[in-house]
Amino acid sequence: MAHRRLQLAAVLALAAFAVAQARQISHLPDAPAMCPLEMRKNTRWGVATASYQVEGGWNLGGRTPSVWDTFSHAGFIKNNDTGDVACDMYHKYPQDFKLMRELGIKHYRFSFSWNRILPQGGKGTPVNPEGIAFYNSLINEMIANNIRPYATIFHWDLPQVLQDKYQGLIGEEFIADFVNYANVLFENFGDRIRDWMTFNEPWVTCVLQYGQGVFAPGIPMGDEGMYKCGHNLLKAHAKTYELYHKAPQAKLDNATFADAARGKVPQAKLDNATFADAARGKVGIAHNIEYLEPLTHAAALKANNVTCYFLLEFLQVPQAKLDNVTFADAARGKVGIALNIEYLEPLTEAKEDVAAANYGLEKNLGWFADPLFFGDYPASLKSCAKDVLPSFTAEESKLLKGSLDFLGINFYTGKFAKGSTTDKCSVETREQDVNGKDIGPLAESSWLRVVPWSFYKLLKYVQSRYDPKQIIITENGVSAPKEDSMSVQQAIRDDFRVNYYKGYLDYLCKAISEGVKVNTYFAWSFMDNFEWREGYSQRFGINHVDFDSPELTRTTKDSGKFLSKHFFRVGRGGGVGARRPGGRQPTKETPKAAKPAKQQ
Ligand code: GBH
Repeated sequence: MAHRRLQLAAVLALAAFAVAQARQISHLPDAPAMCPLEMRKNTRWGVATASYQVEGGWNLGGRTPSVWDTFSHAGFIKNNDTGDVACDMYHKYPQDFKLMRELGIKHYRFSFSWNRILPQGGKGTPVNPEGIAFYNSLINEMIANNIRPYATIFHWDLPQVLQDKYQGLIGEEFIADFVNYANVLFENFGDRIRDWMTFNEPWVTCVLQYGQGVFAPGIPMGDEGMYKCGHNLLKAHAKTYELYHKAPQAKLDNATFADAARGKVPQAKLDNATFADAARGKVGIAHNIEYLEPLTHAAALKANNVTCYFLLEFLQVPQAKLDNVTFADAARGKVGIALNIEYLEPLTEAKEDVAAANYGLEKNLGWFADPLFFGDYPASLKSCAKDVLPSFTAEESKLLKGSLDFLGINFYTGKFAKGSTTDKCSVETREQDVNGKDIGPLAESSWLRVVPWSFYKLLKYVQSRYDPKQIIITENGVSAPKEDSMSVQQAIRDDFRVNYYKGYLDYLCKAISEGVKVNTYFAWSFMDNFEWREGYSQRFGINHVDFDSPELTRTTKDSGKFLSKHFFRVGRGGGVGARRPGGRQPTKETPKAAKPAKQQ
């Protein structure tokens, strides 16, 4: 009897808990109509950030200043804000990954701070062991939480020393220094990171950082500087792609099985090497699991089941020459880039408006995408930019063409385009139609209006012009109006952002259903952060950060709950843990909190 009563009490308590849970999220809208459960399940949904915007620790662990430290310390940011502390993710990443896990997030895009890795920036200068250690811990913690890392190599924070030395991206030396930096990242983290983006938003770097000089380093270089920057950036990208796909991993020759097992070297994954090779101490530790376990090698070797698995692999995998193994082979990894673009809709059906919208897309997106897909700048850009646009040699063009495994798109908004009957190079953008009606509600950011259908149109445009094998939406998000002046309790009821995501994701799903090859999507951003020139005044987070509290407290907004419920929890896993066909199951169990919520 007593037993029965206990059971009943337990059932009642559970029911009360369920009701409380339901009440908590009952005001959240249903999943977008055009996103059927099956599609949400088959797609990867994650969140994004960038080093300078979230890390802080600006002078810790051997880090030197980047151009953004210099720029913010010189007072160019709203409210005199700086990224000195930012969200202090430098210290708080364990709790942030825990929160991600609670929300069911299994994919995380972040960026490396170049100046934390290479304080002197350039080729031949020392790698900072503290910087490597920091990112090792960060990545391992991510993986331990079942979160797959996606790394941006450069998200605008150039080491100040390289700006001083040769004007950063304006100098030809930038190319070799960037490739060297990328190589350091591949060598140190390439065993656990399979998805790389060389540059975030080359357009912003070259137009705002160098052309107009409104972003750090803040020295306007005009159109000539802007196109020079783009040219160097593209060449650096192509050489990095080549390095990743063609260069053998020299480092593996020096790593012994013993070193690896003691956890002294990064884990090298060689698809073609056998354990026989490894055990003879000739090569680095080799294994065939698709993804690194959240274990050091030392720990892995202690675990019997893992050892057995390794031995099985050892018997099955053929011997192969190690000289031919590339970073890409070893990790089965990919290199792409993240391009930003605002969609342009012709203001009217007039020929010149249609041409202007088209030219605008070629000038802003095609400037970078055309060389990567086709090996050269768009003809329209060549004719409009004339002598300030450098040209590629045949060899460079060959290297550029096809130099990406996926195309990353950062998408926020769309505008109308108006052309001119006399000047084919003129593109005037507008936020109102011919009747004066707004294209969509204005966000907190002056450049950002909510235009869900523009996402669909842009994606269709990209698929038809470039036919990419894979598209990743590397960023999508919004700053909610006046959020910064609200209390935490007000700010987390962010209907504006919920509606933004609901609308944009609806149109993303429509595009996917029509064959646009998006398989991965990142919301910008995981949390409120340093919004460049706007400092902390514009919030893009799906988690609120209380910048006034000493703990920089994170609180999930309704938008975070909405995405968690319909996307993060439901979507495809990160591939953290072995996923060999017919092989063993991942050893790390998905925690209860991260299980898919029941669908309505
Ligand atoms: C992204 O850029 C960035 O990658 C990310 O770091 C940032 O936090 C996020 O957006 C939100 O802004 O100053 O009027 O000339 C988005 C694309 C392109 C939007 C440049 C702002 C500046 C317009 N950005 N644009 S203006």
